[in-house]
Amino acid sequence: MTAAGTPIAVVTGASSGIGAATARGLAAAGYRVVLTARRKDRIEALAAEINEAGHQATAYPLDVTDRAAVDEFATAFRTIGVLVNNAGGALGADPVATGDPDDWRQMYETNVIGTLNVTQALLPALEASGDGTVVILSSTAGHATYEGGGGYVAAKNGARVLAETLRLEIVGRPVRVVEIAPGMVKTDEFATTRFRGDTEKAAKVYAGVAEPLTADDVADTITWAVTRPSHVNIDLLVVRPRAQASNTKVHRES
Ligand code: 8X3
Repeated sequence: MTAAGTPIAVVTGASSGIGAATARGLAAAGYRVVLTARRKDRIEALAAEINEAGHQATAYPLDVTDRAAVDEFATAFRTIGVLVNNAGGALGADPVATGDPDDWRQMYETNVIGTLNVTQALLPALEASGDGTVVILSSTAGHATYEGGGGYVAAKNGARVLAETLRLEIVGRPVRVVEIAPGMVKTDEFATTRFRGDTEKAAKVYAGVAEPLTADDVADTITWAVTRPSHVNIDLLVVRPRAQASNTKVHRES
């Protein structure tokens, strides 16, 4: 699936936000990027844009929660250099007392089981490269909780634990496991999806914050971690905007 010598980087959730920016960043860093997401049109357009810029990209529509489809996808590769598990997200911001169990289930399914599916399916190809890197996008929500965050925090803790456990289990094999934990990142879709299309509620998340992180900021961090010499494993990078000291301590200009 690739020209000899060009390492492949698979990015999940590459149709927008951090995933799309990471695909651009890794392509510019010399990887042949494979863009996956459910939205075929989006990833095909992004692949075309990357190819037009003189880099290499292909699009492969994929739902990471569909294990049979993920296994089928994995058969296309003998070796892979990098897997960025970015697909995921938040649904709702309800208290534990009233949160919808279906939201919790769906967040666990995408953020944890989706990451598990793709990581399990591609691990042999990552190992076969002799120098593989698995990136797991957790969140600062995977490190500390906040009111209304319950379901998302639980799911992102799952993603964090997946990264930490995998790193222990495969030590000695040629695959690094990198966890990137972003705080407040303003993207087109994260908060709007969380609040089911309510753009007013979504805008309040960032109200008065001078400079929330952008998708490019996080993509830059991921690309940096991935392009360190292969004996250097960036276990965990927590990255927040300067205006955010913790999940609940955010400086807002009135
Ligand atoms: C996003 C960070 O604060 O919205 O992963 O949970 S937060």
